[in-house]
Amino acid sequence: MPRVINISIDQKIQEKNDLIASRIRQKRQELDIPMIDIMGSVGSGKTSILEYFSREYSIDKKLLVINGDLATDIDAQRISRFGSKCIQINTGRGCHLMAFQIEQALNALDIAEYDFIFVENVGNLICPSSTDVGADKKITVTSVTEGPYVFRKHPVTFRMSDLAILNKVDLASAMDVNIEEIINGSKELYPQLEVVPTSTKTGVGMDIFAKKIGLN
Ligand SMILES: Nc1nc2c(ncn2[C@@H]2O[C@H](COP(=O)(O)OP(=O)(O)O)[C@@H](O)[C@H]2O)c(=O)[nH]1
Ligand SMILES: [Mg+2]
Repeated sequence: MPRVINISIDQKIQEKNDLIASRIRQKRQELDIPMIDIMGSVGSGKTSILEYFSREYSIDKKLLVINGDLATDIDAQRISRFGSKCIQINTGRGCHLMAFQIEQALNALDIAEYDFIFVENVGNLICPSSTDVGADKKITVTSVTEGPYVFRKHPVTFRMSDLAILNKVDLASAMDVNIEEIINGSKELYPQLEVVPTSTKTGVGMDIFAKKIGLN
């Protein structure tokens, strides 16, 4: 019995979330503002990627970044130095952002002023993939320092991803990791999923990533 009750509460929360996510999507589509949900482990390079994009593209485009983290506004502080508008949401114990939090953040601004919205979701490879925050695409950032098994160990997240980034390729030899093997392994598991190798340190792959999402 308690199990049935739990499932129904969960479904209600999910239904309400999806309704808000659709509202966000509709509003953005009317204004023609793309939004990308960036997921990935703590330390994979999500904030560094958004710093890079802010440095390279915020002269031509006005970028808005919504950062989700359990505590602190470190990520928002880091990215805003490069010219993007950042809003930090602290989730406390929450392991992912929810659509109502994104809607609250967007409602606090005139979003028509922005050309592109990024969400940096809470850092982990499990929870964020199952929740719609009203974005056009979900992108997972992983890195060579996480070792060669990440794609195999997180099937739900990679199945839900529209694109995967393999970051920190500058560290591949130091980590004794073969990039080609990782990408081929991912292709076997998720034939539809494209993996873009990047480094925020050398800039490798960052223009390809930007092109894939329509940022440049
Ligand atoms: N060598 C190397 N380090 C990176 C790269 N991208 C990020 N880092 C470093 O990885 C650490 C975690 O990055 P951060 O962007 O905070 O990860 P997040 O937790 O996913 O937002 C920082 O020390 C970054 O300087 C990269 O491409 N190469
Ligand atoms: Mg971060």
